[in-house]
Amino acid sequence: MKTIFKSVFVLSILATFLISCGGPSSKKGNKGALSGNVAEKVYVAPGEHDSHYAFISGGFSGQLAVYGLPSGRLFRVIPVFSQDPEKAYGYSEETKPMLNTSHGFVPWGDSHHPDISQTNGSVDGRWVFINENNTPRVARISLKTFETEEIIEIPNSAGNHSSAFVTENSEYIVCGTRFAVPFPQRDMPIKDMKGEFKGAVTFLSVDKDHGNMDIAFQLRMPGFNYDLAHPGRGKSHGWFFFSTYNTEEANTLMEVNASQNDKDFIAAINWKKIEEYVANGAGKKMPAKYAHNLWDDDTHTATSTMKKEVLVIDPSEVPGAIYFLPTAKSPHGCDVDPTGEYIIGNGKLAAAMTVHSFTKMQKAIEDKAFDGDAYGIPIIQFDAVNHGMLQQPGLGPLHTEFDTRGNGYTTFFISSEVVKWNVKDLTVIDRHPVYYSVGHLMIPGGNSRTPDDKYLVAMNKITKDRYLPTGPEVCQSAQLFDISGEKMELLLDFPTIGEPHYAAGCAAELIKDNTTKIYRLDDNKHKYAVKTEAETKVERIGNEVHISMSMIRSHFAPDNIEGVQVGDKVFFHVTNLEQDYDVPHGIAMIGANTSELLIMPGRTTTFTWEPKEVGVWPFYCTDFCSALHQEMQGYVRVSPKGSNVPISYTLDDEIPGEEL
Ligand code: RUQ
Ligand code: CUA
Repeated sequence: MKTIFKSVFVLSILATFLISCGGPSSKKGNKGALSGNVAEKVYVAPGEHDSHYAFISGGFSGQLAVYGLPSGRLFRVIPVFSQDPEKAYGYSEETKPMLNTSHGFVPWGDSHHPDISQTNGSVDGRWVFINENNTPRVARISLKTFETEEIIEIPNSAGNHSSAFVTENSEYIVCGTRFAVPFPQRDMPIKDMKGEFKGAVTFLSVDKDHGNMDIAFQLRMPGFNYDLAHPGRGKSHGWFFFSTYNTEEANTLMEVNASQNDKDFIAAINWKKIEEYVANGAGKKMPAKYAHNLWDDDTHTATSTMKKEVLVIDPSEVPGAIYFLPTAKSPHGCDVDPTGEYIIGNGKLAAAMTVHSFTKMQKAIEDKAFDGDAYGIPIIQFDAVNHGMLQQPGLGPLHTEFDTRGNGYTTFFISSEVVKWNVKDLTVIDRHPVYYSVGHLMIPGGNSRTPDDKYLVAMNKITKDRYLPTGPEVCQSAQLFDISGEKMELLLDFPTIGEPHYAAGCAAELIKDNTTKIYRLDDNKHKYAVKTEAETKVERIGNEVHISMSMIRSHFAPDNIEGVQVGDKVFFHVTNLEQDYDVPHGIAMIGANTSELLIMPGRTTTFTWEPKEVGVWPFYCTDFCSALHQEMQGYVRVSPKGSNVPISYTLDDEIPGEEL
């Protein structure tokens, strides 16, 4: 106890010193962090747990990072859209199918917006969904195993940016195309895009029990850029809202030509109504090609299926289901408050932020208070839907999250600050600088009816002088605020992986007691699983050699293998026989053109090796698993092609070539 107090004390002195001595980065408004108890607020003593999980997108790393709040400690990087040699994701035979697409194997992705599944309008801690921007995809990650279990590709889309946001009972995940493109793709002059390109807005259904995703339907919207989205909730449940830009449909000199219109739109889509239309036969099945990759936790193996059709709906087929709400120019974020009444458009080039009212929108629709249409979709009169404008709140508004007390928190990229404001009264309450150029922000449960509103995490694009320099490339970062009081209080800076876009968070209780600790050997249905050392074997089938191997502290079985030849393809199918929590073993083979495997207790995983030279080649365990970890090793003898050395193998107490 004494030591804990002491370290808290030392930490707070340190924190006070670091902050008060300032640096080029200290600006006014940093005062919050001067209060002496800040260090205590983020201090999680050794052996203690954080109160919240934060899942922060890895941006151009393609991954998802898991942090604890309030400590800002990084626990795990979950590989999602990019290969990860540390975890053999995308390298092992079992996980390679996860990265299959209609363009073939794509080893990298750009992940932006994680969102946690919901039940009755609250996050439920079952899955995280996250979009991939570049090769349009959505992934589902299990919050039991913290592994990617499913990836589905989105056809007819390009730049899957307004994704992967979840409705309040996880009915749907949405995906809006950032780029308008020919739909379906075809060869045509780019200058003719106007009216010819389209914008796919896709609704993925989610299986209630297993989370499996499927494309329910795809709307062929006008060829605008669909940037961000949020679902309605409470009274607006059943609707989805998307910000659009480039309603000019320009294709060149975009920074000028896509900002001509004074107003762009928020698209309001009544998906419940569309469901009814679909039930009555609306839409057409159109040919498409997209991969659906599914992980099976029984066989520990992923499969990839190429799908061939998608249900496409033209807005003209679903009258009364889609409207455009005029919104201050080039909006980025599109956010809905916890009550579902206010829809906020963050017009990144505008001096004011647009706050629309759902109640007014319904009335306007009833009254047909329209201002013409765009490609047949009614444009609601601005005054008939607008609750009000937040005037001059800052420069470059990007994203807004909410607390349960009626406040919005908006990030301003250009003026580098977070502004707290009252959504109903449209008054600014507090503002706090961030370091620097903030993009998204996250309040745990932010995209739900019940934000858990103690903390706010701001995610910054630029850090310059905030950390020790590491050459020209410096880290991006997150900043943690305490928002329980009237004023926001800056508590902590912590670096992130890749570029953090959005994040999702929730109370630790929702997840930590359900976590998978081991895979039961009895349940292991992998084709090459071995349940005991006695089941291990080596088999030759033509030029393939299949080694069914086991690993346990501190040996491999078999550990000496002979009869392999140059030109063979050797499959190491390795089962970790341990049944204890946190006892993985690894395996790596000299010269293998793939990564090591890191295998969890009870799991079977495979890597391949194509020996190119004769010799006796070692393999070893890569994870320091016991005092005898260094002894956990073996050899493979490689003979010339066509040699008559027979396949033979031994366990670690036998000598090769001797009879058992
Ligand atoms: S983005 S920094 Cu990819 Cu959500 Cu706004
Ligand atoms: Cu097993 Cu080291």
